[in-house]
Formats: sequence, C-alpha cells, structure tokens
Amino acid sequence: MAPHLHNRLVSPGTTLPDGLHVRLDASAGIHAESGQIEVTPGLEALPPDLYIENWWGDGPARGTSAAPLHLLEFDDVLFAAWQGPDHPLREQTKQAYRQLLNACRERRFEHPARIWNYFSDIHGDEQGQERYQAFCIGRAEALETLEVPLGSMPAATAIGTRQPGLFVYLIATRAPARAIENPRQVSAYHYPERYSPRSPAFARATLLLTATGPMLMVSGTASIVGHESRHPDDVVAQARETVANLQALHDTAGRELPGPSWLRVYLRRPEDRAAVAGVIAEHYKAMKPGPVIQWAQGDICRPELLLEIEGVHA
Ligand code: 3EB
Repeated sequence: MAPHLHNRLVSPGTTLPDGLHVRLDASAGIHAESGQIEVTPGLEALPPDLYIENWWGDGPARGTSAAPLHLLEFDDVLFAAWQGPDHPLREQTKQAYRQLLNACRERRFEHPARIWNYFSDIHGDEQGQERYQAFCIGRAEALETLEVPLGSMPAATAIGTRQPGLFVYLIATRAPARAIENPRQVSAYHYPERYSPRSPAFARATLLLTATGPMLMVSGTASIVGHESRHPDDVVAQARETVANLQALHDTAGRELPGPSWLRVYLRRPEDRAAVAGVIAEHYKAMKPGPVIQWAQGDICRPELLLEIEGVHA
C-alpha cells in the first residue's frame, strides 16, 4: 500500500502537526517529546526567510527516545534521528548508521528514502584524511556490514556546520522508493577514488509514490558534471549548472511531476545569496507559485563548490 507522507516548509509560529520538525538556527540538538522530534542540526538559516521543515504521516505518532537515537513511527512511515559527537568522525558515522538502520529494520521500515547528514569542520583533517572522506568511509563500512545494495541508496544531504556534533536523520518506509540518477552526472557511488577511498553512498533523488501522489526527494545537488566540479570561483555559473542538474532529475523522474514545492540552498558565502536567487528565479519563473526557498550557511563537501541545493517535489 502506498505510504502516507506529508511535507511542507512553514513559518515559525505556525501550529505544527506531530512529526519531524527541522529548524535551522544557532542552537544544535535534538528534542523529542510526545509525538515530535525537533532537530536543530547546527546550521544557520539566513534571515529574513525563516522556515521550519515539517514531515508527518497518518495515524497516531509513536515516539521512542533513548539518546543518541530518537524514533517516531506513524502508520507507514518512520522518522529516525541520531545525535552524537563528531570526533572521531569515521567511527561515529559508522555507529550512527548502524544504530539508525538497525532500528528501521527492527520496526520493519527497511527502506530509508531520504537521509540528512551534518557535522563540523568538513574540510578538516582526521588521521590524514579530509573529514568528509572519513564520513564517507564510516558510512560505507556501515552500509557494507548491513548489506545495503548500491541501487537502493536513499537521497542524501551532507553539509559542514560551524557547530560541533554529528546529526543524522532519515525517513524510512516499508516498501522501497525508486532511486533516480542524473544522466548528467556519474552516480556518486561510482565516483573515482580520488574524491574518497570509499565512494559517497547516496542516490541523486528518490521517488516515492505516496497515498496522496508522487513525491520526489532531491539530494543535495551541486555544480558537478560527470564527476567533476565545474566553474570554480564563479557562483553564477555554479548556480546555473546546479539548476540544470535539478532540472535533469525532474525530467528523469517524470515531467508530470510538479515543480519543487520548496528548495533549500546551502551557501558557503552568505553574500552570494542575491546572485544565486537571480538564477533560481529565472529558472522557475513559469511556475506559479514558485518554490518556497530557504537559505542556509553551510560548507559543501568539495572546497571549490560554493552552493548546493536540495528540495522536494510533491
Ligand atoms: C555531490 O554531488 C555533492 O555524501 O551524502 C551531495 C549530497 C554531496 C550528498 C553525501 C554529498 C552527499 O557529490 C556532495
């Protein structure tokens, strides 16, 4: 049966249904209480457009919380969130993925459709490796132990924050979402070794046929063609390449899908906002209303990448 899964980006102060609430502000933490998990992963949204990302399912919300792991189960969707130290990152990531995926399996939600990963100092060094690589290795080790096949990876985001702590949270369903790859890009799990000794394990997007219609969950998407970064030092050209990648994913998933209901733009340099906003507005000008856009300061996994965009079509 098609799962019931709902999502929107709302202004602070809106009454929220039980579910997963993601708030970007100066704090970093996970707060779970009856029927809710609130994640503040240590990223700052750029004012004045402040939104809370809200996900929920149908039926009663059943929460189980035992730090570092917080679960919230609806009839046919499970939200799971993990918070812990981000040193040593490789071991902590492995631990987070094992605990999260084991909890999903125990509850018979065996298919993560979407996952977000945040940690500090993404370009820092850890035992001779860049911390993003340490993260990729820990994730790959956990997925290998759990025997998760490459073709059934969730859509993902991995972004560097300015606050300590590893935050990983996910949405899982009982039946798999369809993984969508981008014909303009090499699948991340086939990237050559020079980016990381263990390739990043994620799908470019996942398409979930929910009870209320198709939902496309788009991974963090950047100015990468093939496997190479394009347009270093040119934020407008990177933004154009990124929206071309977003469009390619939309076209691959099916043109009958609506445009994105919201996009989140991670900017390495907040001062690039106006330039990037212009490119996005131009690309989605025929869409009425256009996507809601949330802006956040965040460090993208390759030093030359100045922005990354994720979103949801539903
Ligand atoms: C890229 O396309 C840009 O390692 O989970 C985007 C989304 C990126 C997710 C991840 C990395 C990840 O390779 C970086």
